[in-house]
Amino acid sequence: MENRVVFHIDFDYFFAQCEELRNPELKTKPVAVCVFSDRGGDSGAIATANYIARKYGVKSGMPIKFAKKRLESVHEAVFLPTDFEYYSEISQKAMDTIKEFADIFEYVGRDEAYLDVSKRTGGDFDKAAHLAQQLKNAVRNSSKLSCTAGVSTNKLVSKIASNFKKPDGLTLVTPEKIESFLDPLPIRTIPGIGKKTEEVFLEMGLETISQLKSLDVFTLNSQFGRKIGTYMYNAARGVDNEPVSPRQEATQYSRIITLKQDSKDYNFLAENLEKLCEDIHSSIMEESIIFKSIGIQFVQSDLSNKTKSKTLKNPTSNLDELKKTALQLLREALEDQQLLVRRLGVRVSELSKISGQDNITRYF
Ligand code: TTP
Ligand code: CA
Repeated sequence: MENRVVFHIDFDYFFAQCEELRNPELKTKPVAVCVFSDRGGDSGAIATANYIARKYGVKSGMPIKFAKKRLESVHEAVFLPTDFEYYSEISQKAMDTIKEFADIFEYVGRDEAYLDVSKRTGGDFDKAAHLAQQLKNAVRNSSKLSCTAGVSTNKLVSKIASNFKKPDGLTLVTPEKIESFLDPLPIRTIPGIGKKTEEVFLEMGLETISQLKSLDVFTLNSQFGRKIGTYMYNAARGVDNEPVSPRQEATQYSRIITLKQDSKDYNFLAENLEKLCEDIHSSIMEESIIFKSIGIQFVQSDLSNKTKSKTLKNPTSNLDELKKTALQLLREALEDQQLLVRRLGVRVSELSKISGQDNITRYF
């Protein structure tokens, strides 16, 4: 079989770059985009920062207070709240451009996608590198965004490659270069391996991917379980057979059930609604998604629909908050309820991806 050719595309310092787009004056200043929490003041965390702010040590996930300390002496530093709707708009436009370059397009998140381009490049990596450069230019033309591309034979190596040189990078790792590319990298660069796993390896005296290869698959399996162990064993060797699977952006998650009996009893409906919330919550956790809008739906005994929804102040992934809001909507919806409810549904929308919290289970 010919080589597969896979791109991983990642938009540079995404939220902060979007802010620079609509306010070019920001380009020369340190910019941090903040997720303020409900507690008010400076409580909350940094979503991302432009590369100027990163020079001062400002990073995603850092408390806003720490970031302000780091930038204390820089009077022109700018701290902005998130505007997810705006970032999604920019993302959609750029993704529309990117799709045109793919045989198969897989949406991963607002600032990330995989493309299978095996067919149109015929497995030729010179062509692939050229195509990736064209893609970057096209994104810049259509959306003014800079992005980084990793080009290799599978999703895993392409993702590591796109992380290798940022921003505005293009890293090509041909099949014969995979081993020499991966060997010197820290084990942590394998997607899904976080701080804790890294520490386990450091204690074993293993720092680089090349050193990780000294462990056989049985040792890894007994330490981490068969799935994760095998994943690590293959990842260290640049092996990943996961296909690029066609996927578009999910705009909402919803669940609906037909009730055991038609009802307008709050307790009965509440019990079912809580189960639906738990169900939906477990899928969004798997996908590392947070949501800002919650809705409930009744299909009534005459098959007509009734919906109620609420937009939260801040996006969340919290199950209690989901349940609390859904139950409140249920109470409101039942206030003037005449008909019995036959089917009951819940949905969450205005989604965002919590990135940077790569959950290893996502990589199987
Ligand atoms: P990343 O791709 O991890 O980071 P980035 O695009 O800001 O920077 P770069 O790729 O140049 O290193 O995340 C994409 C967006 O997701 C980011 O702009 C903001 C958001 N995000 C959070 O809200 N919280 C986080 O902890 C992380 C890591 C990202
Ligand atoms: Ca990014």
